[in-house]
Amino acid sequence: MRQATLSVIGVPCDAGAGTFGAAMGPDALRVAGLIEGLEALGCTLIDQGNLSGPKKLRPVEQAGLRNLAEVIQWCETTRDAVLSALSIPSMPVVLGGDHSLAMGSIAALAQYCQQTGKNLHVLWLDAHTDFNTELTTPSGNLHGMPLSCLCGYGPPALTGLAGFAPILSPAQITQVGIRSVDAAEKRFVHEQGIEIYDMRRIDELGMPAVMRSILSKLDANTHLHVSLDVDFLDPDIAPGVGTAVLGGPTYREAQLCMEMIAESGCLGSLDIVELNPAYDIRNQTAKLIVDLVESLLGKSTLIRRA
Ligand code: HAR
Ligand code: MN
Ligand code: MN
Ligand code: MN
Repeated sequence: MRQATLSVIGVPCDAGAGTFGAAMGPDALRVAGLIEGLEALGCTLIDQGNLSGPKKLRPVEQAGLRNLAEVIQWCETTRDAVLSALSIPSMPVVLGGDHSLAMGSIAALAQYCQQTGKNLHVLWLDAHTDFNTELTTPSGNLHGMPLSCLCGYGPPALTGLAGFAPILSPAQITQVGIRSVDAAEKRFVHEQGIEIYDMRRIDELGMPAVMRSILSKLDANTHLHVSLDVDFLDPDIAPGVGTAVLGGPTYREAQLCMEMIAESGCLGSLDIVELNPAYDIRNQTAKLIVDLVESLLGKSTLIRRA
């Protein structure tokens, strides 16, 4: 782990999602023991509490993009909070909230990496590619569009969140766990040339080979940002999401993925998004995420070989 001081930033937004409930994500993670779990690992925790922003009342369409003004506001607030966490310095751990907030956190990281000369790489763990645009979205929900906006395709208030555009190039993105992509979105994401390890590739290659291949491309100057969409996980073990898709990574595959990232030593920041406690069973998904994040930050249950 790069930074033993962590800044936990709650972002209770669900303006980008089609369902209500993701705004309860940060509190559910705290109830599940996230703060205590990380402290037990020896990390110094700065809990910034929850940011404030617009509540989702009823969906308002704006040029085919639902709740655009609210999403912009949440992303700007998130960007500013992540920038100040980085300046402490500390590792930002952003608790969502829906996945649209990643536009804010990644805008901050892109600025930071530009200033410090680091190579930003984004590992997008998700069932979805989140590469829709205003023209391809079947839903209007902005949580299905953060990566296209980060790559420069979207409303200027979002594509310009870092002060330059595009915020990311396709070569800076790797996606793992993909199994639900809309038809027009699929054509566009393929055209962009983003490295995608969809579930079929994971089935065939196995999670260890997939992760080895991804992590072998990072170097000591890489700032790895993990954007963990909880729907990455199989809904059998993680039902607490608004858009569950069958056939995701198992508990062991997810643990291995986290442990291998931890061992790379490149982890620089983290988003945990799309947890929806309204769909959960006795907070089991939040507890699972605490377990996985502990592994991501270096907790190991292995009996080490000498
Ligand atoms: N692709 C669909 C859409 O654009 C569903 C997107 C769901 N997105 C998330 N984030 N839950 O990954 O509406
Ligand atoms: Mn997502
Ligand atoms: Mn998703
Ligand atoms: Mn554990």
